[in-house]
Parts: sequence; structure tokens; C-alpha cells
Amino acid sequence: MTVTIIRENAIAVVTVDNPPVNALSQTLRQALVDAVAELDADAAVRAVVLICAGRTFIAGADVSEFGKPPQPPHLPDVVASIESAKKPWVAAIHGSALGGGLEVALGCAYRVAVPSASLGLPEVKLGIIPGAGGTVRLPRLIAPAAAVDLVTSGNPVGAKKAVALGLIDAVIDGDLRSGAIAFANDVAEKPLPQPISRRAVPLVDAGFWENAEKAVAAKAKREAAPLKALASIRNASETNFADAMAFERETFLELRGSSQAAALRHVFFAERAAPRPPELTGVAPRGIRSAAVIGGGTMGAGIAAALRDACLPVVLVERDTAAVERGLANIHAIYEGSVKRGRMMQAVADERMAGVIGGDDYGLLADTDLVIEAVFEDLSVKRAVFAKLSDICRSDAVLATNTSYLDPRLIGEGLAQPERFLGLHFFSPAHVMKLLEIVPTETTAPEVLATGFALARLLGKVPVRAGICDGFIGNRIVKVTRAQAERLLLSGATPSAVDAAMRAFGLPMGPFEAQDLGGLDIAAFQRKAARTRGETPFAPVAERLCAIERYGQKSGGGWYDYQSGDRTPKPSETVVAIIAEVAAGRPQRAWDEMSITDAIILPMVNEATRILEERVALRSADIDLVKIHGYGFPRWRGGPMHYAEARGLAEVVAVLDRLAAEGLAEPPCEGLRRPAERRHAISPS
Ligand code: T1G
Ligand code: NAD
Repeated sequence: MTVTIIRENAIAVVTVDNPPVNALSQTLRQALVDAVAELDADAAVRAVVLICAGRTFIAGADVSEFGKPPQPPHLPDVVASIESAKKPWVAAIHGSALGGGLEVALGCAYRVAVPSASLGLPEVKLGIIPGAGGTVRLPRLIAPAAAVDLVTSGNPVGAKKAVALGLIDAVIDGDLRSGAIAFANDVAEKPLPQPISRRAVPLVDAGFWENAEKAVAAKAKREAAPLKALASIRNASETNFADAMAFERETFLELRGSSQAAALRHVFFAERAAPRPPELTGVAPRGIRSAAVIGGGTMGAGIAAALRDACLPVVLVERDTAAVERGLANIHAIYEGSVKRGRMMQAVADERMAGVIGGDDYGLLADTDLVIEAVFEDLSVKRAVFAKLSDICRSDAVLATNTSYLDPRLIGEGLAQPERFLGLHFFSPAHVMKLLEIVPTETTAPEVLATGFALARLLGKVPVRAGICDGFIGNRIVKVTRAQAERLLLSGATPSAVDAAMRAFGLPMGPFEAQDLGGLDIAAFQRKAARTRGETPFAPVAERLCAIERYGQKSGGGWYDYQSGDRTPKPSETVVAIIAEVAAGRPQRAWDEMSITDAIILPMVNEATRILEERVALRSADIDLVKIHGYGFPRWRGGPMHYAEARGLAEVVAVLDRLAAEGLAEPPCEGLRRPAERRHAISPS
């Protein structure tokens, strides 16, 4: 049963039970409309409490129904029927009231919530706008500026803020059901409040909408939904309720079928599937109650902060006392930064720091559940660390390396109980970036692998399993991005044209600006290692830049010139001259924005397909998550694999073939060619 009704004297309690998140399926929508009719007809009922079973209030429309034609009753009609009920309905909220869930609550005469509840309209994160009155009722209930913020950001607010905004009427401490029944008994005595739909939108200051448009456009970049959501709120404040509802619905249906919405839905489900890979079903992770990090440099400090943010006690081990101090100072700087930016209270920062113990004595690790190594990227240094851990740590402690490029099998070689060892590849800054590549070796026990995934959940990270190869999934694809970017330079494009095209595609930064920021020396070091393995990495211009110590911003110049104290990249005469020298004799061509992005993104897809064929990644959606959460690939494009599918694999193969014929990319691999040909064969001519 999705809805049950129990009478508690004059109060009817309507309980929604549609696991896992009480999403508004067709059956639930119908059951709610039926409940209104039944309770309107029941003279003994004076007020109604709408409450949910399970972990949350209604979390919204059923996203899995979005690809299908909408079935009646439509949600706006469900909300309207609750709003026009003859008795006051009280929404009793725990967990999350999101999207359609909040819209249902806005149809109710009153809203109450437990302190831990959160409320929001996250539709823009799915490439759509609220479709059941969210943009129309919200500005009739709370201040227009707050409504704009909630709807265009998609971020939820907690119960405390919701009361302050006027979004809910009361916070219920203690048992929600009995508190809501008491509230309902109270309001049953009062006249029904004016339905939100009949209230007026308060007037706004001159220029309010124009300023909001500017601010939202600047944040949204090329995402369509936030500006459309704003337009719908503005319209709702300038027209009557019925016209505003029609405008909202029309925009909602138009966006629902858009490519951005399809991409964002794909990412939504990929993110939810990632923490629970089917191959680990039934495998119980080991418990993690304490953690340690070896090495307190850039990564170690970030990892320690991520662990502390999940409330784990952390031990930080460094080489000597001076290094311990530096490591602790690095963690401290992370928290100070959060306090300065207003993201954290000083007391919280102090509490986080107080939970870190620093030392140079590995004996501190004798009873730690999880140890993550983040020392220099040097095989012998790492092996020496694991030899010590092997002796000191409990035999069931999970031991992990954060290596970027080294082979984890060589790092963990000789370890006692090798089943407890794996790679946990964090991304910089580790307390911010959401991606965690989890790299098992042949000897890693399933429950240790499952512990990696459980850790990701605990830290709020997006876990992706990666097989062993140079750079795992993410950095292996980056190598192709960089090689392609250089191929473009040698055939007529400039660094700034390439960077601008990639930014226009939706990346936060182009490949050359990014290298200047991170430093060209790191990649040079890796190419050197690759050459010793007999590989032939392609970076002729980057090699020349490193030879004259143009390492990027830190050396005052790299792919661009920088004036001191200014991070703005300026085109460099020196670089132009080097490119011309290296490119001498190569055919030159004109590059527009689209052909530049094709020459970078499609070879990435080609490499990613090889990665899938080799089972270094298990699912194509995993590759999308890696690029989105580790490298800033635009979410609304769904990741490179979704982008390629949406573009059409036949076209992807054709473009790669053309590039390959000009010597500007590798030819498409069989894994791309096969499905492209199959789909071509079955598609109607
Ligand atoms: N529809 C369908 N399935 C959903 C779902 C939804 N809205 N939300 C979650 N699931 C599935 C999810 O795939 C997973 O499935 C399981 O539920 C548990 O999710 C008309 C247009 C509520 C905070 O965007 O934010 O309303 O993997 O792992 O960590 O205006 O789920 O178990 O098979 O995330 O406890 C707006 C999205 C829709 C809410 C709970 N609503 N959900 O977090 O569980 S648009 C949202 C969440 C809309 C109206 C419109 C979270 C959560 P499986 P989980 P959780
Ligand atoms: P870093 O040079 O900033 O820090 C390394 C730290 O390890 C130093 O503080 C050093 O004192 C300490 N250290 C060295 N030997 C030690 C030992 N025997 N015992 C204890 N501490 C020791 O380096 P980083 O950038 O933090 O990188 C660390 C690891 O993380 C490397 O394997 C790197 O490849 C990997 N990684 C780096 C990034 C990145 O963007 N920087 C991203 C992902 C992974």
C-alpha cells in the first residue's frame, strides 16, 4: 500500500509508504487524490496530517518516469486537490522534502518539520524546473529573493532556516507524528488559512529581476534550467496564478525532453549506482572507526581533512618532527581557509584540528583501522613505508596507497596479509574533490574493496573502481587530452584558441591553463618514467618548455606569460616561436571551436572505450563520473561517454577516422566501431 489512513480521533493521519524515497509515482499521486476525496467526505475528520514512512518525506517526482509520457493525475492537479481540501492538511516532514515533495507540502495548509529535515527544489540540478507550482507558490509564501535563491541554486535549506524564511510553520522537537497531530488539533479550531495560490507576490525593488538574471546567468554559464527557473518565478510574480502555472508547466515539459536534462538524469542515476556496485552485493565492509595518513603534504593534508570532516579520529605520520609540524600546519591552513571564507565556524575548525594527532612514530598506528599512504611518488620510499606498516598495523587493518601512477602491485609487494591492501586515489584538493578511484590488486580481499566503497560513502565521495594501468582511469585519459592539445598546436591552433574552445564546451579551464596552474614539471617527470618503460609519450612542445624551465605560473611562465602577482594568462611570443619551430613542415589548417573540441573530446572517448575494453573501468557511466568529479567535465553534458552516445557513435567514429587520416588522432578502436556499425545497420535509412 502506498498510502494508508488512520484516524486519531478528529485527526486523520495519511501515511505515504513508497520506498526507497517516497517518490511520487503514478500510483502514489492517485492515492493522494483519493485520500483528499475520502477525508473531505468524512465529517468526523477535522484536520489531516500527511506524513511519510521510511527514511524521508516525499523526495520528489519519480525521476525514472521522466523519459515516459506523463500519466494522470498530474502532480499540479494533486497539489491543487490537497490545497482545496475542506480540512487543513499539515505536512509533517522528516528527511528531505524535495522537488515535487516540497510542492505537495506547499499545497498543504501548514508545514512542520523535525530539526534535521531539509527542504528544497533541486529540479535545476536535473536540467528542469519545478513542474507542480514550485516557482509559482514559493514567491507567494517566502520573500522573492529567497525564492529565487532556492529555485535557481537547487540547494536545500535546513528546518531552522526554513522557519526563518517562513517556508515551514514550526519545528517539532521529539516525535514528529505526535507533534504533528498536536499541531493539527490546534489548527483544526482555526479558520483555514488563505491558500498560497491566492496570495499576492510582494513587490520587489526596481532592477531586482535584472540583477537576479545577471547573477544567475554568470553562475549557470551554459546550463539552461537556472535561467528558465528564474523566468518562471518572475512570470509568476507578474501574472495571475493560473497563467503562471501554465507557463511553468510548459517550460517544465520543454526542458524535460532536453538533451541537458537527459545528461543530468544520466549523472543522477550513475551517482546513485556508484556506491553500490552489483559485484559487491552481499559483501560486508570492514568497520572504519579510526584512520591514519602517512605524509602530510598536499594530498596527505587534504585526505586528513576529508577524514576529519567525516568525524574520524586521524593520526598523521611524517618523516621527522619538523615535517610533522609542517603537515599539521597544512591541515590547519585548510581549516583556516574554510573559516576565512565563512564556510566553517572557528569552533568547528578547532574541533577538527583537535582530532588530529601528529607524530613520526609508526607505533601510533598499532590499532588503526585504515592507513592511507600519501608520501612522495617514489617506489622505494613507498615500499619502505609499507614494510613498516606491515609489521606494525593490525593484521585486519586496511592499508591503502594514494599513488597516481605507480603500480600498486609493486608498492604492496611483500606485505604480510596482502589481501588488506588496495589503492585509494584521491584528487587534489582531496577534501574538496568528490572523486575517489578505488584500485584493487589481484590479492585485495572483496571485503577490503567493499571497505573502500564504504569509506567513499562516509566521506561523501563518488567511488569508481579502476583497474591497474598507467594513470588508472582519469589520468590515463588526461594524457590523451594533453597529447591532442599539442597536436592541435602543431597543426595551426594556438594555446588560447584551444583553451577558449574547451571553456566554451563547459570545462572550467582549458588544458594549457590547467597545466600552467598545476605545473608542467609533474607531467615531465611522468613522461620520463614512461620513457624508461619503453613508451613514447607525445609532448614535443611541453618538453621544449620544460627544457627552458617554463613550468607554469610558479616559474612566471609556461604555455602563457604571467606578470608577477597576476594569474591572467597572456599569449607568449616565446611559446609561439617554439610551436613554429616544432611544427615546421607539418600541414597547417584552420581550427574553429567545434573542430577543436572534437579533436580533444572524441579521442578521449576513444581512449575511454579502450579502458572499458580492457576492463580498467567496468561501466561506461563510471568513466563519466571520473571526468565530472575529478576533472570538471561539465555535468550537463553527462560526461564524455554520454556525450558520445548522445552525439551518435557513427558520427564519433567518422570524425575520428577523418582526424586519423590527417595524422591528428588515433583511429577509433574496435569497441567504438562495432556498436557504431551495429546501430547504423539497424537505424532506418
Ligand atoms: N526518483 C526515483 N528514484 C529516486 C529518486 C527520485 N526522485 N530519488 C532517489 N531515488 C532512488 C535512487 O536512485 C536510489 O535507488 C534510492 O532512491 C536511494 O537514493 C514535478 C520535477 C532523497 C536525499 O532530485 O536527493 O520532483 O540505487 O541513494 O542517500 O517539480 O535520494 O536504491 O535503486 O540517493 O538516502 C526532485 C533526489 C525530483 C531528489 C535520499 N527530487 N534524491 O538520499 O538515498 S524532480 C530529487 C535525493 C521533481 C517536480 C519535479 C536523495 C535523497 P537505488 P539515495 P539517500
Ligand atoms: P608532497 O610532496 O606534497 O607530500 C609528500 C609528503 O610525504 C611530504 O610532506 C613528505 O615529508 C612526506 N614523506 C615522504 N617520505 C615519507 C616517509 N617515509 N614517511 C612519512 N612521510 C613521508 O606530495 P603530494 O602531492 O601530497 O603527493 C603525495 C602522493 O599523492 C604521491 O604519491 C602523489 O603521486 C599522489 N597524488 C598527488 C596528487 C596531486 O595532485 N598532488 C593527486 C593524487 C595523488
